[in-house]
Amino acid sequence: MSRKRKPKFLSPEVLDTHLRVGEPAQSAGGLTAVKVALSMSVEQMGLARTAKVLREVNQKQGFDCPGCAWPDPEDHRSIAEFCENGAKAVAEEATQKRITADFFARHSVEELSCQTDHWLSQQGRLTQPMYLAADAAHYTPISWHDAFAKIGGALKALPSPNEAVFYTSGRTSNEAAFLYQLFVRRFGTNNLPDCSNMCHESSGQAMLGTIGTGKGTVSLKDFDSADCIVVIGQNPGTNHPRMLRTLQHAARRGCQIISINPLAETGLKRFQYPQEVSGIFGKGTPLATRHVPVKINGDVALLKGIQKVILQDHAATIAKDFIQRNTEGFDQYRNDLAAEPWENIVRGSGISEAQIREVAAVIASSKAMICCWAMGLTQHRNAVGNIQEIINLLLLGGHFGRAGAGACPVRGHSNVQGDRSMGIWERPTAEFLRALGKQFHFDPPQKHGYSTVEAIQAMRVGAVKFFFALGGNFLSATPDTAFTAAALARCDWTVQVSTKLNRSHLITGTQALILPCLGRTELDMQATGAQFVCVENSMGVVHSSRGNLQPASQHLMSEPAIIARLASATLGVDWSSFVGNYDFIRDHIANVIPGFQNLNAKVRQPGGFELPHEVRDNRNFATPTKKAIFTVHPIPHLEVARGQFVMTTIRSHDQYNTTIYGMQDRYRGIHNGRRVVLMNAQDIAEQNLSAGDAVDIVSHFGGARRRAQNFRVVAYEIPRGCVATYFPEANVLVPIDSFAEGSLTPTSKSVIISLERGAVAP
Ligand SMILES: Nc1nc2c(c(=O)[nH]1)N[C@H]1C(S)=C(S)[C@@H](COP(=O)(O)OP(=O)(O)OC[C@H]3O[C@@H](n4cnc5c(=O)[nH]c(N)nc54)[C@H](O)[C@@H]3O)O[C@H]1N2
Ligand SMILES: Nc1nc2c(c(=O)[nH]1)N[C@H]1C(S)=C(S)[C@@H](COP(=O)(O)OP(=O)(O)OC[C@H]3O[C@@H](n4cnc5c(=O)[nH]c(N)nc54)[C@H](O)[C@@H]3O)O[C@H]1N2
Ligand SMILES: [Mo]
Repeated sequence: MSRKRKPKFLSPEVLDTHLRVGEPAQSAGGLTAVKVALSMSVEQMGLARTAKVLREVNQKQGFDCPGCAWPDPEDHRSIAEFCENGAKAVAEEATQKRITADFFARHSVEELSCQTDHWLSQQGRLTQPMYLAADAAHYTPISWHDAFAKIGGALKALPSPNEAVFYTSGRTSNEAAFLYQLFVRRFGTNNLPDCSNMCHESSGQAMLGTIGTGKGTVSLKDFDSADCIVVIGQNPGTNHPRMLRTLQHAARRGCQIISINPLAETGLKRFQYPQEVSGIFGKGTPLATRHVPVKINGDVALLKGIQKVILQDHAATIAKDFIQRNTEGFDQYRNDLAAEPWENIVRGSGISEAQIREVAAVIASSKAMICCWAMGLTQHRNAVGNIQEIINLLLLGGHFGRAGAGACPVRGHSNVQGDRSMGIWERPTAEFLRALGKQFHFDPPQKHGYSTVEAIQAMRVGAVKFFFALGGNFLSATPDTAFTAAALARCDWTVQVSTKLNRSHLITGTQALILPCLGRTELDMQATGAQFVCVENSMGVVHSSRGNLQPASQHLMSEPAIIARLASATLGVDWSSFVGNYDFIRDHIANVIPGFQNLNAKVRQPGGFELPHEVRDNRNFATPTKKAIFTVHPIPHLEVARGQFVMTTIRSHDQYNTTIYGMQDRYRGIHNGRRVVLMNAQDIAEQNLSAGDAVDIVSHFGGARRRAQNFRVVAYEIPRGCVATYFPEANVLVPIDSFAEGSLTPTSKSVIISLERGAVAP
């Protein structure tokens, strides 16, 4: 008997009773990192599989690590080119645990929804297509044939193609991404939101508008000759651990490394490279030469202060010829900085004038500076402004098109940059659409589609009825979880192509499908033999990725195969030749996407190839005037009433976005719990609270209040007035209508909150 289901959209909001808080670690890496990586790998994969898999990560003939987008070294790859968190990401996918049809027979959707995200993540790989009928309590098995027939039928029945939305998460290969956007555009819409909308969209928009490219302007080899590296709003020790090795090389050469972050992240303090004797027995290499504990969203104020000092006191160091020849907007920019009162800079950044002067002196003396940043800058209302201030700073010193210098937005998902290159974008350029239409003889839709936030709003009002996701965990990754849950529930259909179970399988439209696919690590056997795919890393290197493990189940399909069947069921086209041999997809990519000419030959070179980059290689700025543009940004002012705080949402050391590996945030010293709010000890006292107390968090936006229950207060070194919580537990607090100007990225790093003493005693 089926009955109407009422699944819960959140992990249970219960207090962590075993929470243990110790001192933050003083160095990252070392033997502990190896031990943790190996123990989780062996637990998930067993010994033999662990040995096989870890030998192949990031090797030229192996598969691309699904962990992050940090590039692999060109000449000196070690035999173990992975890190603790890369190993966890691999183990998560190559686990030997399986979810079969009887799992869904045993557990109703509602029951599953009462489990934590950690529990859901740990149930193993999805093994066969599953269908959730209208009002059914359980998923039941369905054949691939019937699944595609249902999808094709539903899509064809929509009154307009714009009533469907096609999301992508950044793990999708170039081949799958290209085929997917082709299918979606032939179907007739540009509704292609992706995880980038919540990630580096602000970086892309900021750079496009000022230097005429959305991609970073450095190569990995530039880190060998930089004399100053700024790491701002990024926690590489956890999220890009292989970057620590790059920073270690730089530090040993005497390169200045400046960390700008409200938290003194362990990964930027010291690093012990586990493959060196000193990495095991020593104290490790100090990394950041300076730490600047900026307030949350104090970056515009701080960067303006630094530039004001350089213009006033170090004018001889600015790149006068470059500025004259290659830029515009300088006078207005200089006048604005001259007029900016120090009082606003110090109040806005939380950093003293003296400290700002010291940092400015280091930056002014740099001949080759790289600025790296990630989510600490991109998820604020003024995120585009944050990044344009970094561009201003780099322009001031002429740090473009010069060895050892440039802008480095450090990407998240391992192929998020490649997916954009392939056309996963709701706002495609006219040139791109022209090339695509010419190659495939059709008229692509010109009207721009929905970004992630717009898609949720459209679902919520019933303007979108069909939701399809190529990977990811839309419900938990997006802001305002309750709102998004209601939006998804209004859809007729929600379809997820996935490797692992997550909450987006449980909060569904009237009918839902789970389509299980092959992962990176697995052998992809098609009609003409084993296939490989290609990906693009954070620095524009495109290379192959070839899995070697037996697939988790004989029923899995590859992502390109799923898309081809989708196209066949919906458009009646026959794309079987693309699936039989991915070279045919790559031939089309080569004809449509600039820089990818001759892809099939180039991607077969060991290590792949580097895409051309006009700013990096030739100092050409593709703006309307061919000049880079200085921009002016007011210091942002957040309305924070008495008793309120600015909250940032961050990743622990034991998660991959919404996939929770475990409960240990080792570097920060927080164990056995995730429902925590990190606060300054003085703020705790002022609120009449004590460390360990239970609180509810209430966010405030436009008169609306949102609540998350049962967090515990943790005393932490964080600037006054600022607090931090983990993503995705806190997403319920992020308002759907609060997003960055110019990029629509949710403001997950500046949420105004207050605390209320929890109903439950600790
Ligand atoms: N192991 C692991 N690796 C990952 C991921 C993962 O979840 N786990 N996720 C991947 C993805 S998709 C991405 S996008 C990246 C994310 O990589 P990061 O951007 O490093 O991830 P976050 O934890 O969001 O960290 C943001 C950092 O910014 C700081 N910060 C917060 N607010 C501010 C601010 O207002 N100003 C400044 N200056 N700093 C601030 C935080 O203290 C934190 O150190 O990592 C990728 N790699
Ligand atoms: N509050 C807050 N919210 C945030 C952020 C934040 O910092 N704070 N960060 C944002 C950022 S930077 C990002 S990128 C998004 C992440 O958003 P998403 O990319 O949507 O989320 P993930 O958690 O990475 O997706 C995990 C799921 O992907 C599926 N998966 C894994 N590998 C594969 C594969 O090879 N193929 C397929 N088809 N599926 C696969 C698995 O089923 C897994 O459950 O979250 C955003 N949300
Ligand atoms: Mo991301």
